[in-house]
Amino acid sequence: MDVIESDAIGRAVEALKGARAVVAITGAGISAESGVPTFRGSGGLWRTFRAEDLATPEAFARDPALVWEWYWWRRSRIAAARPNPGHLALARFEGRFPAFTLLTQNVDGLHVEAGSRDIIELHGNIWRARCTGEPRRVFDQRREMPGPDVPRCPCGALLRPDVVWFGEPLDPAAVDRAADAVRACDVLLVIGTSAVVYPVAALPSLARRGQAIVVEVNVDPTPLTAEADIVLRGPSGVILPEVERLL
Ligand code: BV8
Repeated sequence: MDVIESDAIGRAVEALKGARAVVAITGAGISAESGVPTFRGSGGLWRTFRAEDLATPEAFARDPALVWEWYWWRRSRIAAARPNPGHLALARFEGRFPAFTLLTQNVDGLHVEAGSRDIIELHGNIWRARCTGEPRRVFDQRREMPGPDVPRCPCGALLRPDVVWFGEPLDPAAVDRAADAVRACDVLLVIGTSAVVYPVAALPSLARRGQAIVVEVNVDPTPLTAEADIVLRGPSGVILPEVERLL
């Protein structure tokens, strides 16, 4: 049965209708329908590159040019992408509930482009670069083009993508804000994530301890599926606008 006709979407809408505080956690899947490759799915980024070879401080220390080459390639893919109906529906959700917070693992900036404002980019943003020296000056590189050399800060130190790599801590203040929002929410939407990267993958269990209803929106099962109260199996670009229509 198509998920749109299933009673699952009806139960999700009922839960949202009564919600005062809603939180959405998104992963690469919500940008898939915008043409941005995911990480672990078929055709995913990690299938062609090993995460450990590129998204770690050690990889950058070993070969900053290779890491920058990968990020510039990803930027070119993202520059061609536009927000899809899933991003746009979540941006409109901000006006539909007394409290709505968007937590994204994505670094592509498409939620902000879609109009989301109450958003926490937990893994950073691919369009920013930061100085590897001190102070950690941050630069917006949206209008930059790749040069022949690894970019440098005016201070002379190398610049790096302003994203969180494996083995690096997330911004503690952002994690605290995210955890507070999840603890206090009535409904947690977990959208387009394989739910395997921590500490974000630990947030749904925090929501359930706080009595929230957890709704998973994904084309495939994940380790979260068994824990979710409601599972909406299908593309977020179709499901989220349908949920919004029924609200
Ligand atoms: C930290 C870089 C501590 C930015 C990324 C062993 C056990 C548990 C944890 C660990 C462990 N060993 C190491 C760890 C910690 C590690 C971790 O969790 N590893 C995992 C892989 C085991 N975590 C960390 O290292 C984090 N830091 O723990 O620090 C610390 C504390 C103090 C001091 C020092 C250290 C840092 C994690 C962030 C890593 N950075 N990316 C970039 O270049 O992008 S991770 C990368 O994965 C992205 O950020 C991405 O957002 C994230 C999660 O992936 P997803 O978004 O879920 O994407 P994925 O492709 O996996 O899945 C897509 C999903 O969408 C699929 O389910 C698919 O079915 C679905 N889908 C597809 N199309 C659609 C769809 N759904 C709906 N609609 C569609 N159309």
